[in-house]
Amino acid sequence: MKRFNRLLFAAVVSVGFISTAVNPAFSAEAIKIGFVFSMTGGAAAYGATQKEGAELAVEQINAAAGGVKIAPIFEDDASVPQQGTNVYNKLINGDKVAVIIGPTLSNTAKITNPIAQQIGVTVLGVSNTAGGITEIGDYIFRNSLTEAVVIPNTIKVAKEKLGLKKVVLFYGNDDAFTKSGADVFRKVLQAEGIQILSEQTFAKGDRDFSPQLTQIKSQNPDAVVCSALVEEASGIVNQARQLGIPKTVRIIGGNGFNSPALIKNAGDASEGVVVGAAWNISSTSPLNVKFVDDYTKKYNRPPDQFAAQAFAGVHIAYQAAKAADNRKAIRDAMVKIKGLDTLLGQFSFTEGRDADHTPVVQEVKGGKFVVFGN
Ligand code: 1QQ
Repeated sequence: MKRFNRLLFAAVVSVGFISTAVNPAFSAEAIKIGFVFSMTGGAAAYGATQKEGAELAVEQINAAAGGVKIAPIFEDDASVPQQGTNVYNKLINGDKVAVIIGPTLSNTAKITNPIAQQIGVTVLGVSNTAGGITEIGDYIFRNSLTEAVVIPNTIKVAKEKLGLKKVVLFYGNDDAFTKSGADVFRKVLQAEGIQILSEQTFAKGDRDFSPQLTQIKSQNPDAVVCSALVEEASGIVNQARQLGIPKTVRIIGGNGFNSPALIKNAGDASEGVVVGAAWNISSTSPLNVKFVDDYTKKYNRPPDQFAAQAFAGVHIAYQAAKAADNRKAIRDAMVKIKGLDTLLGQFSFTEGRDADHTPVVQEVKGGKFVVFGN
């Protein structure tokens, strides 16, 4: 081949490549879904089960005959916003995914989601519960119940069952989720007429909570209301009991407490912890029963709420993406999802693209999260 012809050939090939690869996310064979979960760092306990739940859903969808398949791309956001930004850019601009599921933490979502919003890529959060996430824009959705929905029910049930009159509010003051949860707890406690004796704070990565817990003990609260991610929550629960705050003084947590890692890390000290949730394993809906069964067979242990929400999230994103041939069409299809049968119930997004279903209150009993009330 003469040099000119060779160049021409190369040019034709690359033009051909560009034209057939304008939107590889929408090839007929597979929908590229990018997953951004915290596989390392402080939130790895959540990320690990999210990945398992998502993988199970993808495996089952891809095994079904005839349908469009999913090509999953998993990325680790390392529990920090900067790494979340790196992998968002890779998935959007490099892999050209159709949809992103994740990131794990609201604290990361606040930074990453504007990147997707600006380009017009649909994001489905499956564990973000802080305020101000879906407000980032009209491409941002979530199937995870917010703290604003879950906490009022948690405090109402706890007040009824435990006769709460005075509590201490203990929270992380450097994380979008822990701060948002504390804001909701404060508002709801005030609305319920429960006195807040004091507010105590900690920072991400703290290991010693004895100064705050010693003060809390001296105030003799009916309960300790706590907005924390699981690493710090485990330390707080453990040290509270070590310092002699009796188990009758319940520790009441938000979504950060929903991981079995809390029970594993804090052991017997976690008995009696009360936590509001979006999901409990005992739900008898047929899809949930099947999910719990399939998951337990595959991973040799029962699923948690994070696995359940990730599993449901894959089905929701797939429903929206399977017939779409461009990014905007996925967003438009997400909005139209109504009454989709999922393990979270008949799923529809609210006007504000949030989840809306009945929350549950759990307590740790015999090393498991069991229903406390709702
Ligand atoms: C958030 C959360 C965390 C507790 C779990 C991932 O809800 O960051 O929004």
